[in-house]
Amino acid sequence: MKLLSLSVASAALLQVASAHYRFTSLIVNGQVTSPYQYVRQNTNMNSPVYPPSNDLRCNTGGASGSNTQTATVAAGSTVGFALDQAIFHIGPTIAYISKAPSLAANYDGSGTWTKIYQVPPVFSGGQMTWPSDNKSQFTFKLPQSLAPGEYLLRIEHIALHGMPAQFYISCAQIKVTGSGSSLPGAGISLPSGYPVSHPGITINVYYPIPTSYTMPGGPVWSG
Ligand SMILES: *[C@@H]1O[C@H](CO)[C@@H](O)[C@H](O)[C@H]1NC(C)=O
Ligand SMILES: [Cu+2]
Repeated sequence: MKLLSLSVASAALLQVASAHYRFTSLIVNGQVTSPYQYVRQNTNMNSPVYPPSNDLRCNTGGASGSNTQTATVAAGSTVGFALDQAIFHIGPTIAYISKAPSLAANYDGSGTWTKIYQVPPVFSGGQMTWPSDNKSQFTFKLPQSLAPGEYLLRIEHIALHGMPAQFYISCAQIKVTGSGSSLPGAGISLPSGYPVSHPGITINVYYPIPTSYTMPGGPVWSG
């Protein structure tokens, strides 16, 4: 019996360890597209990425998009990502956009990433809570003024329950249409824009409970 309950316990542990969440599908105007149709598929199962690494751009195995389709999306549309299961670690969610030099499928994400959406923590009653917790979809608007062209759209959840922070990342390939003329505003490069020493990346969220949090990646650009 002892042996049996031990193996049940370790099976349960394995289950948790192998059940990390992944952003698998692009959402366009309310439609959840097929997993990995427009999202580059990573090659590290559901393991997180740790900084510093070029894998912070589009996850491990995500530097090329030759096996991924590019979704045509009008500027101003509501886009987003769906996960294969709900987020269960604490931390912020952030989305960025980066203009491809030509085709999104050929772009490695080595250029500038501009933040267009974020889900920061909430401070109330002496507590710090994380609205990303338990969510399995995130949607947000592409700026109406965004210039036509091909882009990578990147989402991440930064898990802060232990140090070093863990990054859960996906990149989708989009072709933006419309008559906008704004190129994405100021942004960061990856991984250099995410130094391990950043106060939003290396932080003790438990004790003392923080009363503020610095979101990585600078301000949100709204077009
Ligand atoms: C997420 O779900 C857990 C378990 O049900 C719960 O304890 C926690 O408060 C939830 N988090 C949020 C932000 O709703
Ligand atoms: Cu975990």
